[in-house]
Amino acid sequence: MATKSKFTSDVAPGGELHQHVPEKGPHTGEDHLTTNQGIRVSDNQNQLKAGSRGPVLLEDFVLREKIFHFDHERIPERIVHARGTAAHGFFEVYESLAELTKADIFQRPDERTPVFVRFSTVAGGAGSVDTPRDVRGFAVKFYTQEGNWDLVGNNIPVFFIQDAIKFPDLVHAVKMEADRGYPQSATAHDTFWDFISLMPESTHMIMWAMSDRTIPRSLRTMQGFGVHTFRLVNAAGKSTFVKFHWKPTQGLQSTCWDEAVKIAGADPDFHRRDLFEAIDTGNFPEWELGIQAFDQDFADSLPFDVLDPTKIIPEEVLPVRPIGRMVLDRYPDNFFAETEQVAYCPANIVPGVDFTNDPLLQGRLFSYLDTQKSRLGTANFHQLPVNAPKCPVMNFQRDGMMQMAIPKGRTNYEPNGLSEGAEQRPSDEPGPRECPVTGFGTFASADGAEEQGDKLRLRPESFADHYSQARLFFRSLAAPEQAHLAFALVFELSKVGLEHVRTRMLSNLVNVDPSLAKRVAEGLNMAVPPASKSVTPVQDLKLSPALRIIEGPLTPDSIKGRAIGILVADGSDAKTVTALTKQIADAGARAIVIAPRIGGAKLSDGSILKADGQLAGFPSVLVDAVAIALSAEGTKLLLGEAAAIQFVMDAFGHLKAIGHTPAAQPLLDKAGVQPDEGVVALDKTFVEAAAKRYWAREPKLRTLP
Ligand code: HDE
Repeated sequence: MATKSKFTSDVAPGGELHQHVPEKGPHTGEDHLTTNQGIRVSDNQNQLKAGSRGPVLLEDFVLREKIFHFDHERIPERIVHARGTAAHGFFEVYESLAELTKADIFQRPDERTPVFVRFSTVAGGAGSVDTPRDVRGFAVKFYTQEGNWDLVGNNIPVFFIQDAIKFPDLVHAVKMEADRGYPQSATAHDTFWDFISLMPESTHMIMWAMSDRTIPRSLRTMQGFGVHTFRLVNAAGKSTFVKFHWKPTQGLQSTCWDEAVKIAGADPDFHRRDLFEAIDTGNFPEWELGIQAFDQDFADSLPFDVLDPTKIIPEEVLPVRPIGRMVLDRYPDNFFAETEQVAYCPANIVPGVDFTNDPLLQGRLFSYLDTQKSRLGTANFHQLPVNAPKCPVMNFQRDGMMQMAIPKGRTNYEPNGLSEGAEQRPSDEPGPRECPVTGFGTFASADGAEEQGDKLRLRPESFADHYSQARLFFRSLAAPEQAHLAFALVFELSKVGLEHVRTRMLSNLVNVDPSLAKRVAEGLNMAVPPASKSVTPVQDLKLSPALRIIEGPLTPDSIKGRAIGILVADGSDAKTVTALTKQIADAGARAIVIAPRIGGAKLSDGSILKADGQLAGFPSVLVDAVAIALSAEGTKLLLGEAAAIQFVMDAFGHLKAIGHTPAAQPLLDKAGVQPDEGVVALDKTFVEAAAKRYWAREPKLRTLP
């Protein structure tokens, strides 16, 4: 809270001397500005000097404490997933899952468990932009009554590598190159593709990474996945394998590549702003949690290993059972204290959930706890409010840097039995005790997995098929998505300066789908090389339309939750604008008024409509569809305005719906807009048209491989 100082600084006539100008009396409120030791501060504007133009005095503890604290305000950013944003919310289960798990969080449908969810990009630093082509982290901390459970997932259900030992190599290859320190937050460079082209196991993930999944429109419109196979364990000790899925109730939506690039310039904070504003306006982001639950027999029936994190189980093979929902309804009070200091760890699980031998998961179980020590600086980071469980924490761990707890008594060890002695004080009561019944018990049976054997550095044969699911993914996509994927590969490989790396990549793509390799090779103007060696024959698996963003089960059919831009200028018809704003609001979307000047435009009825965005600073990439509500007068004005022409041109180029008044036609003509079903009048049809992107328009506008 801003507090008022007793003194204000002022500039003397002549502008040279800063003088103390005492206020009339003491600060009368209770909110005194103090040092960290609680000493009231008399002057927060001027440091202590020997004479007004003299040297600063070392004894100025107010100055030194303030600067000292400031000097240490940053902590190391995360080595991966540095850029992120987060929100609070709750999870509730639809019905008891007691038959599958004893986890307390899954027992009672009428209860809400608090959650803290952090979304992130992977490769860029904390100050990078929100919309690079990148995988998004989707980390959920459930504060359950039996302790914290962290489901630390991504928006893609598979991963690049099968063994944790390759993770440092992968991350080194994707992040900025070691000598030059760039590119920031981009896979389109030599070292990434060099590594990937030598790692055929990454091919399936590369298909997802090059798809529209990695350029999401909003964090609210992406799926989340636990990635690994986990276990649920019920009260009888029975284990069931499980894969976790988060499905956004606002549907799946992505951007066009050109749009994502332009958003990065127009609003580097696009995703975090969107999350903040959605929560702020009561449009709470929501996901349904679903599981694919299966037993060992089912696992054995699959043509791959369920411990292999580069594989999915298609929903058509095993449907996702919805089990609950998560709503994000509160933005953090403080970015640093919560979003930056939150420490997720896949090893945080609760009784009723357990790990499998997935070798990537096993490596992660070590990494996260370890990284927190270097990031948060102390083994007591679990005591920070955002990390602290919301159930009692009792043990004999003591001391350490930044210890916040003040445990009482002499017993800081166990077993202990002081209370049986004669000389007893209340604080000497024995401390907490273990419980073999309610305590976390690791699922004991190997359950088909090989948990005995020679010590080997060996990957199982069942992990050897690197291409069949990559093919499954590519072939399952809708045609526009396939074109985008090929386009992304051409774009990325065109940024690779080394021809042999491109050729190696093309060889891998031949195994995925020869037609894809051909399209990419043509886009690069290179020859298609022979296929790289595949250890196992590539299989044609049954396609999975559930993987589509476009024409898929999660494709949205309304504008609910979206932003619609209304371009107005002086003379815009008041009735049209009012009716439009109402229709948009009625459909659950947000109308954003954009005008040449932020103070607004004078409408036909003489009223002033204030703008939410200034045209030059609010390009159409920031909204989902546009309404060009201009009068003849306004159109004439904007025909000479590059930002207005670009506004319309981009909306058309990004395949968005354009509604317009007849008077705005000259602006559309100048922007090169050609009539199609996405270009409509500003009547009731607009809101319906705005729900879609017009993919059929795309081949007319850009060369797609
Ligand atoms: Fe992570 N990962 N990761 N990761 N990861 C981290 O932990 C790591 C992997 C994921 O919002 C780090 O606290 C290894 C898969 C998310 O704070 C670090 C391996 C998946 C976040 C780490 C993986 C993820 C992280 C860096 C290979 C999806 C951000 C800072 C074995 C299932 C969490 C930190 C947040 C963060 C290690 C692979 C998701 C270094 C060693 C697979 C969402 O510990």
